Amino acid sequence: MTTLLTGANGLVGSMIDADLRISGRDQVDLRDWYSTERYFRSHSPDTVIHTAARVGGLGANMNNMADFYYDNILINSNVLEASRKFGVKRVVSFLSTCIFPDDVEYPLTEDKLHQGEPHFSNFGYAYAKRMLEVHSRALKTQHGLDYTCVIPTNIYGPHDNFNLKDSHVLPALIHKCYLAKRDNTDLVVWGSGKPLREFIFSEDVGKLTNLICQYYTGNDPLILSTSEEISIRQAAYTVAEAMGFEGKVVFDYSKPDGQFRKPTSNLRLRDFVPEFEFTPFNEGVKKTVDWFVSNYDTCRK
Ligand code: GFB
Repeated sequence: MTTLLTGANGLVGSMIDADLRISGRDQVDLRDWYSTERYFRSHSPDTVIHTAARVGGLGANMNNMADFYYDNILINSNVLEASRKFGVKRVVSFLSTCIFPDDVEYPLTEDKLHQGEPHFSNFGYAYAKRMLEVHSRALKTQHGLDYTCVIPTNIYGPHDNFNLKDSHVLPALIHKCYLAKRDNTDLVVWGSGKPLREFIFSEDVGKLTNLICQYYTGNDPLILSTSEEISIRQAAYTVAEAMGFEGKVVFDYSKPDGQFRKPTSNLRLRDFVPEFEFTPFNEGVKKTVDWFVSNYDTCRK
């Protein structure tokens, strides 16, 4: 079985084994149909794990709404259409819990994915990602193809994007904490620190993805989450402890909080892998902080 992984050098991709790896647009521009078709024709994978996307944190999404929609709708449509055209048997596509409706009854479950508008802060990205589920379901209806989607919560870990402007909260806090410790300044956290997030360690996502590719026969999407909510404040102090930072942690109320919470149910995942043990949050943060400090000169920041 030949497995193709898109987004191979990304946060999740770097944790997943695959025979074929597309690591970026300089190798194959998945926004371009002819480049995508040419690659699939010459490599004909049996399975595709699709993690490639244009991604970013709260700031990046709010400032690039149309670009995030356009790039991701092209990438997603091309990968699924090329998979169909060249007889790929199994596709596992990555969504994200931030694409769920903002005004919905909690906890989030897979069947609520389309029950309302996503949060205003990232609706471009959210709708483009939701179309992966729609397209997969349409391919099942018309061609009987068993293509499925996984919906991880906020993923963190080594190889992330640590850029201060457009990264997600944990890598941003790790980078800011590193600088605060080095320069003996405060660690500034955006917003009130009150919002809640469910964080899942990238190594765990990699392990779950490999299990899903091998054993999950369903067509229904699977939420990948610990179902453990952590406040941004708690996350900031966990990062400070892992970094050995003893300075002040301050909260910048002029910055947005984004969605307040997006709690999920992981019952469907638990049914599939009841014995799976998630990496404890403080352990995952420590591993990520240590990786960042060791790779400061070469990592994405
Ligand atoms: O990971 P994040 O940027 O995006 O988290 P979302 C945003 C939360 O972290 C907000 C707080 O409550 C921010 O106020 N925060 C505190 C910070 N300090 C910082 C900081 O320095 N940088 C950032 N970025 N946040 C994303 C979606 O939503 O979820 C993406 O926008 C993606 O599309 C991701 O799907 C998983 O968790 O709010």
